[in-house]
Parts: sequence; structure tokens; C-alpha cells
Amino acid sequence: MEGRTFPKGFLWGGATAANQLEGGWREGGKGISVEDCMRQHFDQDVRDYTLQNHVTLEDVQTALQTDDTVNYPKRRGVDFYHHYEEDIRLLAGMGFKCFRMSIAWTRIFPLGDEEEPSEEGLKFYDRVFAECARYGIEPLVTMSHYEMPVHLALKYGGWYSRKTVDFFLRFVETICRRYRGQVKYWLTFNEIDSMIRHPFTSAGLLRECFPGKNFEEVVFQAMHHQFVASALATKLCHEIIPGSQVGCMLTKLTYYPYSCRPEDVKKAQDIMRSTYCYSDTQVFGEYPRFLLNYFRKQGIRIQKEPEDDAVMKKYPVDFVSFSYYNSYCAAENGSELEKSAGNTAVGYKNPYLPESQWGWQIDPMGLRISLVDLYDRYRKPLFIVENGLGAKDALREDHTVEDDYRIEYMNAHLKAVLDAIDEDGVEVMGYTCWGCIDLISESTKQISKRYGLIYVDCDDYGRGTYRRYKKKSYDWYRKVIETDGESLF
Ligand code: BGP
Repeated sequence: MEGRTFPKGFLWGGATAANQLEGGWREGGKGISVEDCMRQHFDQDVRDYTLQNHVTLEDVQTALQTDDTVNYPKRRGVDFYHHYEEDIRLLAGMGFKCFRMSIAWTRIFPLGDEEEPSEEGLKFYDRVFAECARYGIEPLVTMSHYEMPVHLALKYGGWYSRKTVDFFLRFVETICRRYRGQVKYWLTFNEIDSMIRHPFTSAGLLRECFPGKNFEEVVFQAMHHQFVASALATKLCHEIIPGSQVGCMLTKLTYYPYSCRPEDVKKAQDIMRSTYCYSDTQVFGEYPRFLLNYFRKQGIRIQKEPEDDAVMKKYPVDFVSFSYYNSYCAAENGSELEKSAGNTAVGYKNPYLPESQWGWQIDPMGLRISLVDLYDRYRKPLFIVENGLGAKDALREDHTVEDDYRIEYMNAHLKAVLDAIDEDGVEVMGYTCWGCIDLISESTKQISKRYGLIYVDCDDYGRGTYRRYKKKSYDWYRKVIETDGESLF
């Protein structure tokens, strides 16, 4: 296997999201986002995502009355807002070709429904992109990564309202015009399917705001609005930035049948289809029949504007991006089986796989299988925009971190990617490891669940110097990028 390398032009890099990274939550005129209202529960089971993502209207109202950044860690992030020059320099030191980040909607339109954008917010990203350009790093920008203004959630009912499509498109047009010379690669909605699992952070939906309504129908209505918004954002982006490429982004939940019983195989297939159906819509420009069947059976009625179907058909995405961390098993009747953890989904344990400290099953072959499945399904270039290991790291007195477990995880996953490219013929544009620098966990809101190759000195209460230190994985990844993957072997 000596001498195998990734294709030329492969977009090596790392991934982040504004709400988990930036901090500066009340600076530069920034408004309050849905994630600013998500509390860290120090006493909860961090393996149970349903607890971590549960939020009520009362919780949000309580959050709005406080400036607390200890219990609301997304407000502090890792202070990229003040450290971006140093951080981008460090990323460039690994030879990054690409940096996935998101633009906080609330920095540009603090409430979401203003006519004019905030110049101060726009200037912040001018500076960030100028730093990227200085090192020849291509930004990959997510337009919406769980960051909608909370005002839109409370006043309009979030993405349930058709008005939110217009507010979002105003935001998209603003950022495309402003950054047309700096940003070529875009993603519309992070993990669009996640609205099913956490409707508040994905779409600003709180059950109590829709009394008397079927909440599942509310979620699918909001999803429809995101599909239309995604298509129109793709159109805008192509018009404003010739040559730009726009991708969808899905949570690649990979389920194996727990046994070869046909019922288990069917169960796994059903779950897989139910996770693909949202990216199917963005790639093929129409709802899959099985989703329409489901709507019919559940009595779910989606309100559409006359032009919606045509718009979705006309402006599909250019490429398909996804997150992949772990895999699960599916069984028709799993009552006797042990559950396996994940940040937004659960399944059954696979006896053949080890697991992370947070109970996520580690499965590099699952990434290769996912790449093949997605490529066979969509025939579009794929982009792995999240993959990595959340683990506890120990900063030694000499400021080093020996994170061999992370190196082992990433090494195995990258080899699987290369196998998918070389042997299975899959087209992969790039790989951005999740949380290239330590940041706040989406699900548990901990920073102690670290993903970075760069350590940030702060704890779960926000205490620390916020100094940055290179972990052992930093040099390892630099070598991988420098050799186009040859050093993996
Ligand atoms: C994905 C999200 C990211 C990120 C990642 C890791 O679902 O897109 O925002 O956080 O998962 O999950 P966690 O932070 O919960 O460990």
C-alpha cells in the first residue's frame, strides 16, 4: 500500500460553526441566536441526546433574561471572535487548503427581520476571510448552522413561517454579494435532517408555540420552507458568484441490520431511507415518493406556493456534503438489546466495534460504506465536512497533549476514504475534520469533549487562559496534508 495518495487539489482542512467557536456573543452588535439560549446541564447523562437537546419556551424566556455565559457555553465559544488571526495562522501551519466555518446570521441581521444588515458584523467576516486569503485557505461557508435569530423563532414561529424564507434569502444575498470575491464553496443548511431530532436549534420551533397543531406537520412545513430556501439560495449564489459551488449537508447516520433476519435488514433500510429523504429532495429537486406516502398516511399536509415544486427542481445542489462519526445497528425488535449513543440519534450496539468515551461506536469502514452508498445514490461529488473523535484531553505541564487516540481514529478513517476513492471509484472533493480547534460540543455543550488538533485552555465553566496549544495530532495532520495522505501508511 506504499505510495498511495489523495487526488491533487483535494480540499484538506477542518470544520467549525460560529455558535460553537466564536463567542463575542454581545459584541459588534450581534443579536441572540437560538443556540445562545441552550443551557449546559452539568448533571445530565451526556450520552442521552434527547435530554441535551430538550428545550421549552420557558427555558428560552429564562435564557433571554440573563447574560450568563457559564451555563450558556455557546455564548462564549472559544473566543475565536478575538483570536481569529492566531487561529487561522495555526490552521495554516497544518497546511490547510480549506476552512469550514459558518456565518452567524445574528451578526449580520441581529433580529433577522431588519431591512439593512449590520456593517460591523459584515466587517468581522471581511477580516476573517482576509486572513484565510493571506494563507491561501479556501473558506467553505455554511449559511445556516443552528444559528437563526431567536427573535424569528419567537415572533414568527421560526421556519414554520413563510416569511422566514424571505428573511433568510435577504441574509444569503447580503453575504453572497459581500464575500463574492472571497468565498467559492457554500453549504446551505447544516444537517438539514436534524430538524426532525432537534427542531428548535435547527428551525426555531418550540412545541408550545403551536397549540392545537400537529407538531410533526409543523416540522415538515418548516422543512419544506428550508428546501425552497436552499434551492433559492443556490440560485442566488450561482447568479452572484459565477463558478461558485453549493452543497447540501446531511447527518450521515449509518445503520447496519443487527442480524441477517430479513425484518432487521428491512428495519435498517427504512431508517437509512428516512435519513436520506431530505438530501434526496435537495439533490433530485423533488420529494421522494416514500416521504409523500408517509405524509399521506399521517395526514400531514404541506402548504406550498405554486412555484415551489418548479423552484426545487430547477436549483438542486452541486455537491453533497455530510458529517460522519459513528454507526449503529437497527433491529425490528430491540427491546433486549443494548443501546448505543450518538449526538442526535440512537441505535443498538454493534458487538464488533469499540466506542469513544461518549459511547459513540468507532467504525472507519462505516465511512467507506457511507461514501459508496451516497455516491451510488446521488452521483454527485461528495465532501466529508465533519469527522473526528470527541475525547478528554490532558494538557501536560509542558503544554503538550498526547492524543494518540485521535490520531488513530483519523488515520483509520482517512485510509477508509482513500479506499473509497481508489477502489470503489467514489468522487471526494475534500475532508474537513470536525472541530480542528477545540470548541463547544453541539449536543452536550461541553468543551471537555474535545475534537481539536489545537487545544484551547478553558474548562466546562469557561475558566482558563484561552491560550492555544498544538496537540500531537497537529503535527500528524500537517504531515498527512503535506504528503497528500502518503504518511497514513
Ligand atoms: C454535528 C454538528 C456539529 C458538531 C458535531 C459533533 O452533528 O453538525 O455542530 O457539534 O456533530 O457533535 P457534538 O458536538 O455533539 O459532539
